[in-house]
Amino acid sequence: MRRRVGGAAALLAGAGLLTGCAQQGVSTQAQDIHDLYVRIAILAAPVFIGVEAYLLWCVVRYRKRDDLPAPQGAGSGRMLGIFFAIPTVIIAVLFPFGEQTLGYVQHIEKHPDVVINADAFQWEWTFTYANEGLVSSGKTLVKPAVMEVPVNQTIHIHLQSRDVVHEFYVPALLFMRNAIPGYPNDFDFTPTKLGTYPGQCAEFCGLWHSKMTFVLKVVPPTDYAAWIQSEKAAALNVSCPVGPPSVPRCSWWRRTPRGTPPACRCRTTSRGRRR
Ligand SMILES: [Cu+2]
Repeated sequence: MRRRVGGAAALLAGAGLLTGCAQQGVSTQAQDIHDLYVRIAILAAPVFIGVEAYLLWCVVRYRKRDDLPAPQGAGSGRMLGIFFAIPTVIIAVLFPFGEQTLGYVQHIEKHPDVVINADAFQWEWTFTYANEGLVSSGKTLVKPAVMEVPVNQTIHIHLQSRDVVHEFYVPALLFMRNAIPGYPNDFDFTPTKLGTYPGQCAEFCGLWHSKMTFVLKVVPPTDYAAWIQSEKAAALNVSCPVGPPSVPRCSWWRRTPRGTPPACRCRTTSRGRRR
């Protein structure tokens, strides 16, 4: 009996250690998802070990020993009951954990600290900071967009697509969400770890889908405020093209979202080379 209890304890401890290899989340929601992975792995480990052990035992116990036909047997009502009862119990135990985590991940704060409209389009991202009046975008195939957010503050994302189906995915957030044209999606996350995390579109959306990346930067609130100020100042100090129309020059270039009137949009450098 002691051996069995010891074996079960070792099994659970091993499963717990293995789940330590799973990626930790960098937001409160991601950490909740990580904890759910750990719970599921711990609960699934005895099932996996039990099924595999029973399978191997059957292979050895009923291996072919002679040329006589193998004994045949039909199932019983009792076996059928066990067959359905065990999965039902497993699902019933796992279900509340999943529902609890799902409810937390999908919860939307009434008063988030930062609201970002994330626009996906072939093959780029644009992040509009609704309350700061700021747009951050990348340059398709050249420079990924940057989403800078303050740590330990609630970030609300209003996700939408302008053309085909895309998907917002930051592996470190352990989270992905579709961007469907005409059907915006909303979600919150509260980053808890400073750092720079890669993000990407996770829905095949055309030729340069693989290049549709972005960067999530989690910074201290003071750095975030400074970044907002510097971006605003840069946007206000725009130098529009000057010089003869035949040789336009541009001392400042900023990509702007499609369909929005740019304050100043230069398509040509001082050398007449298109950028
Ligand atoms: Cu894509």
